[in-house]
Amino acid sequence: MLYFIPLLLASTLQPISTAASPATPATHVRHAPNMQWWRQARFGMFIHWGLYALPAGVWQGKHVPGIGEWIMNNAHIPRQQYAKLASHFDPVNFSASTWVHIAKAAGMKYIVITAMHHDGFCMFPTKATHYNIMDATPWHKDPLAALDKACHRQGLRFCTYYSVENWHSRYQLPKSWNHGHPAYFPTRFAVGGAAPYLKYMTTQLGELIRHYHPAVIWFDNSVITPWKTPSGRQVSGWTQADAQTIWNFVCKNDPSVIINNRLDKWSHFKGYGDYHTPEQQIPSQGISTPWETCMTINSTWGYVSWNHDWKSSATLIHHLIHCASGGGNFLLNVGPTAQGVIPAPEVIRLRAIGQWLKINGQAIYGSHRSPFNKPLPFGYATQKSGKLFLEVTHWPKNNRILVPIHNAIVRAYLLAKPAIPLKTASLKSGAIVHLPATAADMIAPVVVLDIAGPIKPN
Ligand code: FHN
Repeated sequence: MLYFIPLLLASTLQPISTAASPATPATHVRHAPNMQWWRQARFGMFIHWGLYALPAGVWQGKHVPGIGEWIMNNAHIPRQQYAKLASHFDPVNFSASTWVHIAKAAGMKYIVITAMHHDGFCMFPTKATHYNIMDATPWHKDPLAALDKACHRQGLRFCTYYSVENWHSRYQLPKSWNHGHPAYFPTRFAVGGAAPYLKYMTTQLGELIRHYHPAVIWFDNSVITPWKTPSGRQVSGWTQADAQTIWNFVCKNDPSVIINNRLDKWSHFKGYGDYHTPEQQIPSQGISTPWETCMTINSTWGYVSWNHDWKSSATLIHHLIHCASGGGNFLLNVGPTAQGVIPAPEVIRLRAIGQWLKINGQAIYGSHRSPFNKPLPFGYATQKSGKLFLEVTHWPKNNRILVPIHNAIVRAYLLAKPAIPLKTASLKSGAIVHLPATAADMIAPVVVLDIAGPIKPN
């Protein structure tokens, strides 16, 4: 899919020709002043929740391949037919405090929920359209307000996801109507649709900022493409000027909000926005600017009843460590059901991550990227002043690890057993740390080296 190619390029940050993109506006690059909390947080919950949780990957009795939140596109569901789902959306088991507690117990410090995904259904009350959870469903509640309140109560930051592409809006057209079986992605603006759609966006973004004051606005899919009408009229797609308009609107209405790099597809090439957003993969040695990998626990963002492609808790803990060792955040996704319940396999894994962080969180929260510019055979490293944390994801057979530094080691110990010193020896090639035969936590025990002075990698 064309859209994903830029994302992959973005995550490797290779110099890429920008010949195709217009002159880059100077005001686009910004690192919001309050990114400190975000950099220290390291770990957040992504929540993909919407009408798509009702079909849950099944349409007209058949499994629809692909990610659950794309069912409208993948099953070519006409807009009015898909919109009928709203009258059945009644998440009677939704509990904002439970969801936030699950995130908190997992060690997550912020949540990002889909306020509006590509299907155009608004999970918040809005004056811009009746096609929203308060007006169009029998539930008549505002889950974003409840989650915002629960986050404040439980000490997490509340953030919102907002899709630029909108498969329901009359101002955006599907890629093709396909004789009543529309393919939506990537959409096109209707003739004269760009200006009213920008107005629609600023109305809703203004509501999100005023009503929920999100700490982050997580834009997505700004891939509305240009096209030519049968009479030969050229209709532009989403332009960098459109992105700048929205960027300026958000920054003016809330200068402290953090904005990711997906408002403008060109920004993927140039790193504009407050941080990069590699998806479903972790840049091996991290990225020099702020970044956050987003990832699913199975292989769909929105709930799919038959998707059991679960990653193990150990794999997810290793991914979290890998992100932190590259100086990045890990935004791990849950896809709640139409009844408002986070699936048990996701809760079980999140609880395991929380247990690991309870013992080893000091190595992750507020840590800085590894001082080493190449992978370590035994695992990863993070650091704080005077301390080097070594997350051992591959326990060595000889129970020894060679750490490529030439610092004097004041003390070495396992974070899980700080009172028991580990034996070390200094070699030309670095420091040997002798590990016990086994460790209580064999997923990723953390060795701490108290170091005098700045770390000096070999
Ligand atoms: O198309 C979306 C997808 O549904 C999901 O929301 C991911 C999450 O980052 N973003 C887009 C794909 O890059």
